[in-house]
Amino acid sequence: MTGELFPDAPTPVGDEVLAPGAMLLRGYAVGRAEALVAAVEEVQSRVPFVHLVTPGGHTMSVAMTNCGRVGWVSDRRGYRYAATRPGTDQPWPDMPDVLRELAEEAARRSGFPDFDPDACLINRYEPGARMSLHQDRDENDRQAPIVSVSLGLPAVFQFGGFQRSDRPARIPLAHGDVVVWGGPSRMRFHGVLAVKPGDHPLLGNCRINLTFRKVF
Ligand code: MD3
Ligand code: FE
Repeated sequence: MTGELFPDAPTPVGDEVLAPGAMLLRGYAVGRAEALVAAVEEVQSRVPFVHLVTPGGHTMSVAMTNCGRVGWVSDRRGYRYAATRPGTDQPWPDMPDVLRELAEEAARRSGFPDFDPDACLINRYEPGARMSLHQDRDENDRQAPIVSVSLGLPAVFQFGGFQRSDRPARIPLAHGDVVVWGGPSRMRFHGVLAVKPGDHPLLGNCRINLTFRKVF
């Protein structure tokens, strides 16, 4: 967004504008990675990761859990945000402060000073897990950005255009990388290629991605 509103403003060292509204903050979360992983561990101990089923009947290779006011869920009836966990009348765990603060700071740095995420979707990729090209369109607020944080094993991110058929760029994402997807990039198609096996010092044979979303 900075690049759009203030075309002459200097980009902070290390930050990279991928496209208007899409800001890659390489390594931004590295210093907090242990605390972030501990917070994910706490959420996951209360609401375990599950492989959701898509409306088309496929089981996702990525396992998911959520924290915050609502969580993203999928089943044969469709995709939606829900205030209660599937099959229960229980709320999701609160969003831990260390997660919320990171998302707000990254958004502010990228030109979105008022980011107040309702949900944090937590994706776990084991080797071979992938996410095919899609748009994030279940959020009513499309003015707010989505903030994503990568932890653990690296992955190749597909950064597409506005039609599924637009050939995506491939962007390697590593442990601690944060990306803010807002403004005109908010509705781009995107995906993740199959994660390769490895052994990350903090997370072992797995990649975790956090996405912070303003839903309402
Ligand atoms: C670009 N997750 O959960 S995060 C998702 O790594 C999702 O788990 C991926 O796509 C992952 O929906 C990618 C990066 C991301 C998230 C939202 C975007 C990129 C985006 C919205 C618009 C454009
Ligand atoms: Fe997405």
